[in-house]
Amino acid sequence: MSSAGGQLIKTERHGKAGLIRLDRPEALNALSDALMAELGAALVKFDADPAIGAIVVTGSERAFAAGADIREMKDRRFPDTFRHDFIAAHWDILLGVKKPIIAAVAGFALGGGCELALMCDIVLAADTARFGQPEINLGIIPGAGGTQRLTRAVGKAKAMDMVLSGRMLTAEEAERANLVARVIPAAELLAEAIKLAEHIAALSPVAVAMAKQAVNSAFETTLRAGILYERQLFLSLFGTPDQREGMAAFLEKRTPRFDQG
Ligand code: DAK
Repeated sequence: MSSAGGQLIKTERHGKAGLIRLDRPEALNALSDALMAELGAALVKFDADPAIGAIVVTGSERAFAAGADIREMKDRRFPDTFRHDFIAAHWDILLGVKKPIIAAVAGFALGGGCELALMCDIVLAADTARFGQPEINLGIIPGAGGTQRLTRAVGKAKAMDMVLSGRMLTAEEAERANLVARVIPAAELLAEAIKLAEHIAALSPVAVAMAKQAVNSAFETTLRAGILYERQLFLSLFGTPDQREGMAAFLEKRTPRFDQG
C-alpha cells in the first residue's frame, strides 16, 4: 500500500485498487468546492493510470459526507448560481470516469453525500450508514441527482418519502430499497470494498469499462436503444485479445491473464 493526498482527501493504492478517502472530519466531510476539486483530480488521475483498475471512494466512520457545504452555499444568489455553473463543474467529472467507482459508505450520506454515492457504480454500506436527502429542511431541493438518479434507483414511493420529508434511511432500509448493493459490518467495510475493487481490477479492463457504460446507458435511453447499444459493445469485444484469452482460459481450466496494459 502507498499513500498520498491533498488537504481534504487522502489517496492510497492497494494493488490495482485506488482508494480515495474524503478527509474533512471537522465538517463531516461536507463537500466544499475545494474538496470536490480534489476528489475530481484524484479520480481523473486514477482513471488515467494503467496500474489502477477500479477505485474506492470512502469517508470516515462517522460520515461518508453530510452533503454540500452549507456554509459555502448560504450566500449564493440567483441568477449568479445559474450563470456561473454553481457547484456543477467538479461534480460532473465523475460522469466521465471510465473505471468502476465503488462507494464504501459508513455513517451519514446526506444530500450531496447520498447523491455522490449514487453517482458511483457500486454502493457498499456499513451497517452504520444513514442515507437521506434533507435539502427540504434548508428550503431547497436536491441538485445532484437526488430527484432523478435516486428515483430511478428506489422508485417514486421511496424517493418522494425521502425528498419531501428529509427522513434518513438505515442501511438495511436502503438495501431493501435498492439504494445500496450490500450491507456489511462496519469493521469490514473498507477491506470488503478494496477486495471487490481488486477483484474487478484483475478482469479485462476493456470489458469492465464497457460493462459500466452499458449498465449506465440503461438510465439514459429507451430500452430499444439500450439493447442496440449493448449489442454493439458485446460484438465489439470479439475484436479484443481479452475475449480470446478469457474463453480459452475457461476451456483450458486455468486463470485468464487479461491484458492489463
Ligand atoms: N455543510 C457544512 N457543515 C456541515 C455540514 C454541511 N452539509 N454538515 C455538518 N456540518 C458541520 C456542522 O456545522 C458542525 O460544524 P461545527 O458547528 O462543529 O463547526 C460539524 O459539521 C458537526 O456537525 P453537527 O454538530 O451538526 O453533528 P451532529 O452529529 O449533531 O449532526 C448531521 C450530524 C449530519 C445530522 C448534521 O450535521 C446535519 O444535519 N448536517 C447537514 C445535512 C444536510 O442538510 N445536508 C444537505 C446539504 S445541501 C449540486 C451538488 C450537490 C448539491 C447540490 C447541487 N450540483 C452539482 C448543482 C448538494 C446539496 C446539499 O447537500
